[in-house]
Amino acid sequence: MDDLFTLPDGFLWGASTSAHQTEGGNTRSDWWAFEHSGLTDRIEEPSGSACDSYHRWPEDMDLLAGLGFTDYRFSIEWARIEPSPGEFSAEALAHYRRMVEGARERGLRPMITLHHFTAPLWFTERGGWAAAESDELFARYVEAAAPVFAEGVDHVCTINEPNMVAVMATGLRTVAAGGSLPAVGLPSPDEATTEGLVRAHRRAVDSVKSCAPHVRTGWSVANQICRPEPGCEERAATYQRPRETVFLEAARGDDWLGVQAYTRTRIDASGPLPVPEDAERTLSGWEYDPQALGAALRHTAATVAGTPLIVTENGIATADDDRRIAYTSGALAGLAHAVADGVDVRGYFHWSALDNYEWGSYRPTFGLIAVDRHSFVRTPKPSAAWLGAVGRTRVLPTAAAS
Ligand code: IFM
Repeated sequence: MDDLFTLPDGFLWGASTSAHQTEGGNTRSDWWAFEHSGLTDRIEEPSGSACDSYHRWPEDMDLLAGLGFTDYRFSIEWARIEPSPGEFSAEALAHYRRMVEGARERGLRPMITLHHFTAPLWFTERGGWAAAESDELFARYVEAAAPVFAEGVDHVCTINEPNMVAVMATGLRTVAAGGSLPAVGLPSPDEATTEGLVRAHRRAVDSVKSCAPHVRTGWSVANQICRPEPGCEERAATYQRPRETVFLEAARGDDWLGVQAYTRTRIDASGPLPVPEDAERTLSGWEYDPQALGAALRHTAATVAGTPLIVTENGIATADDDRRIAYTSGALAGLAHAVADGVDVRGYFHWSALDNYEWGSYRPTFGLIAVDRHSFVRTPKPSAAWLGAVGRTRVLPTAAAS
């Protein structure tokens, strides 16, 4: 392949955030209640004011557009839009509509995620996704949120990482019962939650299409990138099926499928293996693996042939911004090679635009832009300028930076 890889016209080039991780004060959500429940010591600190992006979103968008990004993926918060069952907040809907318009005014195309891990507390108290009515309740919220995405939005992601939502359902039940989580690998996803999520996705796609037929809908799966030891392929497939494959297969027929890749999962006959002692670890404790993205794209394309892919998350938690550039250039080289080999990739969103709340802690810093925890002052890192410039030149690296 040539040394240079030019992004095709229309390729999405952006960064991602989620509401709970950046807005602050998401007090009507299940996660807010969980953060204050004392159920687990995995919550080092509550989300609090997060990045105060509920108020500072214009600044976030100014920075992203100024850096050279053309797209911004953010989520709207169900718990703010429907804080009590069937009661919809005109203020929250107007707020998110202003964000869509604000993005467009700055030359950013918004991709809207309807659910990114958090739900209204009342929904979870009614049994969450495992409840028989969950798809109905989600569809009602999606239809109420239609004014947010009916104009100026081309892409809607129904549910972020539904596979992690199903895994977390088991995890939460386990810690609530005083049990412990597996030391390595992910718990088994809760089956009723998986079924509810798949039903809810299908209902949400129909709801979005009926309100806004032009919108291209999909969902985003957390790719596990299983790397079996020789002879352990069957074991890897058994591990992967409920934790990833069923969610990829549920995307067949969608307009696009979101790929979210960070690291690999090593597997032998006993199951997932710990990160080797001598491997480099990121601040999230994951193995440093820029090749994860290319592998995830190829695996997803092989599993759901014919569905266009969008990288909706990829990045690294590190305090060393040179390492972020090295990781990301390696990941983008993997993307370029996958596209050259015929994988249909339509966009790349880096995780994350901002250093934000990483589900229990502010320590793992994934951001292209640093956020001061007290003043909320934003400071773009060199990686932000570097990745924005890739968007401006439209030329991807085809080899990792050292
Ligand atoms: O921060 C999360 C995000 O909310 C979902 N995908 C993985 C990211 C890093 O852990």
